[in-house]
Amino acid sequence: MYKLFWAKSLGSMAVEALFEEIGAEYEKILIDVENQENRSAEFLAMNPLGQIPTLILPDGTLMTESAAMVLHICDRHPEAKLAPPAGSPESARFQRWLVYMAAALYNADLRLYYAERMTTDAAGADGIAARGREDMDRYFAVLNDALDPGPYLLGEAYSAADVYLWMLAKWHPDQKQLLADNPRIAKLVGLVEARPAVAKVWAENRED
Ligand SMILES: N[C@@H](CCC(=O)N[C@@H](CS)C(=O)NCC(=O)O)C(=O)O
Repeated sequence: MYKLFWAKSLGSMAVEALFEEIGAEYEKILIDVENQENRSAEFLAMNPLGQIPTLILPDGTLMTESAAMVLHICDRHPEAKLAPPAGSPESARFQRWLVYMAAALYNADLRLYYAERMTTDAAGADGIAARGREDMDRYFAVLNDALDPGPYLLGEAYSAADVYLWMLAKWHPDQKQLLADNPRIAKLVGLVEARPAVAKVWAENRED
């Protein structure tokens, strides 16, 4: 069985949604991030950066990095068809956008929400957060353009990359603005969230 270390609304959401889509057996271990349980010696021994998600595979292999988890889960469950066949042009597109989201967009989120960690100069934190917020909008606009013809990143075929995009969209601080500025992302978010597997995970993660 998979063991997923999670916390509400954090990077574990995409992994959890994939497990639900696949019908995989997994155990969820809630980490109290507010009380810094992710900074305990025990947790840091698993994930030296103290980050959520952290995943233990059924054979005991430990994984960090949400995008790597997505790729691995898709590889292990080809029957779920959540990623295109390896080596295909669709796979190149899938990998391109998944890595883009993890490298560019996730990073912009971290700059916005954890600005004080990104500088040794506390006075500069506001500027880092502001640039993170600006970059977030710029990076979402690129994804909105990429969703042509849509409705998914791979056109008609739903994939794990859409789940990842959905998660990142949920982290945007101004949902109204994001969806108004990016109508193709708005459509995708609606479609992904209407899926029972994702709706279940969202109900367990949403803070409001
Ligand atoms: N590159 C990592 C980033 C993970 C990450 O930064 N997670 C955040 C939540 S979304 C976290 O663990 N925050 C708690 C903390 O850093 O204290 C990944 O994709 O898994």
